[in-house]
Amino acid sequence: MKPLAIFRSVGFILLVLVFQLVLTAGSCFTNSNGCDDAKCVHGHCDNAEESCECFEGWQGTHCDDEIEPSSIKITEIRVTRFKEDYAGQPWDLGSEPDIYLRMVLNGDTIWTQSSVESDADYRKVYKFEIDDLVLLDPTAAHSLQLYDADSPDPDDFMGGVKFTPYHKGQSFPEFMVVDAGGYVGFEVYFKYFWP
Ligand SMILES: [Ca+2]
Ligand SMILES: [Ca+2]
Repeated sequence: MKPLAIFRSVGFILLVLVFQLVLTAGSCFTNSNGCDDAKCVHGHCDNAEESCECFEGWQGTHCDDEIEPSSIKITEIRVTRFKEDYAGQPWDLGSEPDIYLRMVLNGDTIWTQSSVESDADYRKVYKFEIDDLVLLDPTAAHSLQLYDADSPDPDDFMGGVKFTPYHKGQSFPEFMVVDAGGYVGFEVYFKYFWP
């Protein structure tokens, strides 16, 4: 064989090898029995098992089926709005209201904020980090309420908003605006737990 012919055939063999490599690599991603990350909507592909491994809270062949949370921890509540006064009367004589929150479920107070923000300014947003509030019935309608502490008199109810913490099909939002356009408005931040 002449040197040129040898070079040509070596070149041809290399070309065939490269094509084979491309085909082999391609088959990793298009294996008809397997999966790829694009098919695992909320998960990733386990190549050894050839199936989707779902992130927490998701199930199904393609990890696109939400699992209903068994509980939701509320990590933060922002009081975004409250009224300056009540029917023209100040909340407190000579000072601003001393605000705190309550969570109510089926008429029962299931949580009362342990701290009070004294003399709160209605023009400000108050951001409260919460570490003692877990909702065990996330699909039930709750009421988040704002009070003005008035010891020894009964506390003033400043307003409340009804909300349902979990709605299927929303992909577990990090927070929810809880504001029905009434006297008070909130933003509530969630951490989800699954069975
Ligand atoms: Ca008051
Ligand atoms: Ca006050």
